[in-house]
Amino acid sequence: MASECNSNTGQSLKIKFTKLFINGQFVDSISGKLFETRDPRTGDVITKVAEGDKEDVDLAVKAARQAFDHGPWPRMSGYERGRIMLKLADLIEEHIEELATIDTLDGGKLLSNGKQIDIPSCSSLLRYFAGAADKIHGKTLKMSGQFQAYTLKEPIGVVGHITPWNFPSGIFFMKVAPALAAGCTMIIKPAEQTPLSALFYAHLAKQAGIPDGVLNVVTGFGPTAGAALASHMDVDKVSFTGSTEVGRLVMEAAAKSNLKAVSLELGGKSPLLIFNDADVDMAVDLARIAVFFNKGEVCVAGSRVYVQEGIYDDFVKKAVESAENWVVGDPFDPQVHQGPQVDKEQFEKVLRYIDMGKREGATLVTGGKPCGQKGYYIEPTIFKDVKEDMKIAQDEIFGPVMSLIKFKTTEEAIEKANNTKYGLAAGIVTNDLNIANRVSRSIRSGIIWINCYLATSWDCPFGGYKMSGFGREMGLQGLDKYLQVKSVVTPIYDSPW
Ligand code: TXE
Repeated sequence: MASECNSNTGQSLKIKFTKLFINGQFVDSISGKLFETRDPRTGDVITKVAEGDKEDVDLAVKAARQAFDHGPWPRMSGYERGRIMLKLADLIEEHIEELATIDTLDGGKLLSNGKQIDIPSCSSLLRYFAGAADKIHGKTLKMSGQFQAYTLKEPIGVVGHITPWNFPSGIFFMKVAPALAAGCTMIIKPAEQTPLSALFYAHLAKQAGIPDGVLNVVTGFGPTAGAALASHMDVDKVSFTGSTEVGRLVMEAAAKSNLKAVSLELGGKSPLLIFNDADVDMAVDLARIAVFFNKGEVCVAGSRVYVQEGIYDDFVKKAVESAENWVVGDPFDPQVHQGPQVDKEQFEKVLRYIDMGKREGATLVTGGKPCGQKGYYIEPTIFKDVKEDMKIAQDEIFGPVMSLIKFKTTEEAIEKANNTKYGLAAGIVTNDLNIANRVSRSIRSGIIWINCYLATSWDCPFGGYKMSGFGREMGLQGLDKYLQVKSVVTPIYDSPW
C-alpha cells in the first residue's frame, strides 16, 4: 500500500510500508483490519496501517521462537552479529532524510531534530551495541570445596518490545540494538500513534541481512496487540516504555502468564533545581530545553522548576521572555522550535491540566492556549506560585507546561524534589560543588544533570527509581538485561590450590 502526503512546507513522502512484518515478510493482519495514523499538524489521515491482534502476535512469536530455538542468530559469533548490525546502521544513515520525515509527519517532531538527533542516534546505538556483541563473556569461579565453575552469558530468548510515540525511532533502537547484540529474537509493538518508522526499520533490517524471524513488527493497539505480547506464554521477556498505568498492566500480565522478565521505563515529573548562585540566563535556557523540548513529550522533562528565592523574580521575568521567543509551528520549518502534540488525546490532556492549574490557584504568566487554526499546537506555558500539592506539580502532563516553585534552603529543595512518586531524572543548576554533590546524592532518580539537561548517550545507563520503573537501558547495563547467566559447575580433584 502506498499513499502521498504533502506537508505545508512542500515535502512529499511516499509511505512504503504499512503491513505487519512477520518472519521476514510484510503481511496483512489476519483480520484484514486497518487503522488510521494521523498527521498532528492537521489531524488528517496519513495512511492506514495493518491492525495486528492476538492471532498476529501468536504468528510473530512463533516466528521469533523458531528463529531463537533453531535459527542462526543466537548461534553465530557476536562478531558476525555485530557486522550485520553495522550494516543496518549504515542503511539507516543512508535514509536519514526519509526516516526523519516519517517521524515528523507521524508524530509532529521537528524535522531538524530528527535529522540531527533522533535518527543519527539510532545508528550510534546500533554501532555501540555491535561493538559489544563480541565482548559478552562469563567468568571463571574458584568455588569452595572440590568444585570449580564458569558462567555463561546467554541471550534471554524471545523478547517483546512495547514502545511509545514520543521517540518512535530512538526508543525502538534503545531496545532493539542491545537485544540484537545479545542474540535475542524479538517482536516490536510500536505505539499506534506512530507506527510508520518501525515498519521502515523492519525493511532495512531485512536488507542488512538480519535473518527472518529475528525482528518482527506487529502494529496495532495496546489493549489488544500489546496486551497479547505481555501475556504470551512463549515470550521470555517484555521491555516496555510508556505510562506508569500501563506499565503496571504489563507487569501484571507477565506475572499472570509465564513470569517473563520485565523491564519498565515509565513516566516522570522531574525536578530542576536552580540555586541563587546560578547564572540566571543560563538557567532559563536550560529550563526552556528541559520543559519545552519535543513539545514537552519527554519522559525526563524537567517540568517542576524550583528556583531559590534570591533569583526567583528575575528568573520568572526572563523565563517568560524566553518562552515567548520559542517559536511554535510546522515541524518541517527549520525556524520552528515546537511542533504539535502527538494527537488529539494528548492535546486535550495538556489543555485540561492548564485549566486545572488555573483553578488550583497557580498564576499563569504566559501561554495557556492552543495556537493555530488546526492541528494540536499549544503555546509554551508557564505557571508561577505553584504549590507542591497541586496536580500540575504532581502529575506527568507531557506537554509544554512549566511549573515554577520558590524555595529557601538546600534542605527544602531536596525534600521538595523527592516529594513525588516518580524518580526518573533531576537537574541542578549551581556553581557550588558542595551543593551539586550533596543534592545529586540526595535525590532519588536514575539520572542527575548538573549544569546541563537532557544530555544522554548510548553509553550512559538510563532508567528510573520508584514509579518511573526499573531496569536500565543503554550502556552495558542495557545489554545485560537481555542476557541470562548460567553457572556451569564441575568437580576438581587433587587441585594444588
Ligand atoms: O501511553 P501508553 P499513552 C505517559 C504520558 C502520556 C501518558 C499516556 O504521561 O501522556 O503516558 O500516553 C501500549 N498492554 N507516557 O496513552 O498507553 C501502547 O499501544 C500492553 C510516558 O500513549 O502507556 C503503546 O505502544 N501495551 C512515556 C505503549 O503501550 C499497551 C511515553 C505506550 O502507551 C497496553 C508515552 C496494554 N494494556 C506516554 N495499553 C515515557 N515513559 O516516555 C497500551 N499499550
